[in-house]
Amino acid sequence: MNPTRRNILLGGASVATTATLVGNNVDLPPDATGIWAPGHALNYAAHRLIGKHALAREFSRDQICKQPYANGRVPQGLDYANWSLSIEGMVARPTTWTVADIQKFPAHSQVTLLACEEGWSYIAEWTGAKLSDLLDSVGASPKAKFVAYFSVQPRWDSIDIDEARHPQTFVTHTMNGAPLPPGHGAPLRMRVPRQLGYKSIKFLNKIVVTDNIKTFGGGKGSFAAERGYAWYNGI
Ligand SMILES: Nc1nc2c(c(=O)[nH]1)N[C@H]1C(S)=C(S)[C@@H](COP(=O)(O)O)O[C@H]1N2
Ligand SMILES: [Mo]
Repeated sequence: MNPTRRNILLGGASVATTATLVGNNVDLPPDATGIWAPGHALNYAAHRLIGKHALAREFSRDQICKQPYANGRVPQGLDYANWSLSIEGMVARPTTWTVADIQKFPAHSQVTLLACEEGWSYIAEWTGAKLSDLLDSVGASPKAKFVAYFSVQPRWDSIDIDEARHPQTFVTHTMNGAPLPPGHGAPLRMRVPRQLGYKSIKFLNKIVVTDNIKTFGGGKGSFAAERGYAWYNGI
């Protein structure tokens, strides 16, 4: 297809997608700017308008990968025993939890696929609290639109409120029945199984509830989005 025609088609898709998102009261994804706008908005719209409540595929325990790959480096000198996870922003009761506090929430498990944008993936069982239970316990505002979450590393990400309240979005403390190993983000990790691996932030220490994700970092909604990956990346 010649470039001009493609631009016109993409432009058309962008206008139609924007209209559909706005008509359904769905915000544009924060990285929908410049030349990436049509693709990112279209992808997000398709998932949000058609598959908002869809569940990530769950596997059986015998499909769990024996040697899951731990990506990246483990930060030195972490104080696992005195870990804290704070939550602030649009919540009635800003709170700092210990790992034991998180373990007191009803525990849920999922056997799901973690897929990296680089192409590799593995299946594991993750156990933890539903992010929606944490949000309820601190009185998250019904006006909140996004949840941003941070690591002790410079890594951070965010999800919209539907993903945050999705029943498979967990703050995990356990992997394959044992405490989360250091390489997989001990002691707490966000698990967002409907999206690519980079949304599952390890060494989690802060959550912020907001209605304006553009005010975080460079405004694109995540560390990965600011490096050229899509902010919304469903699998
Ligand atoms: N804090 C932190 N979280 C992170 C990363 C990281 O380097 N640091 N890597 C991300 C990426 S790109 C992927 S694919 C997954 C990898 O998870 P794993 O190490 O359990 O395989 O973690 C994500 N979360
Ligand atoms: Mo990744």
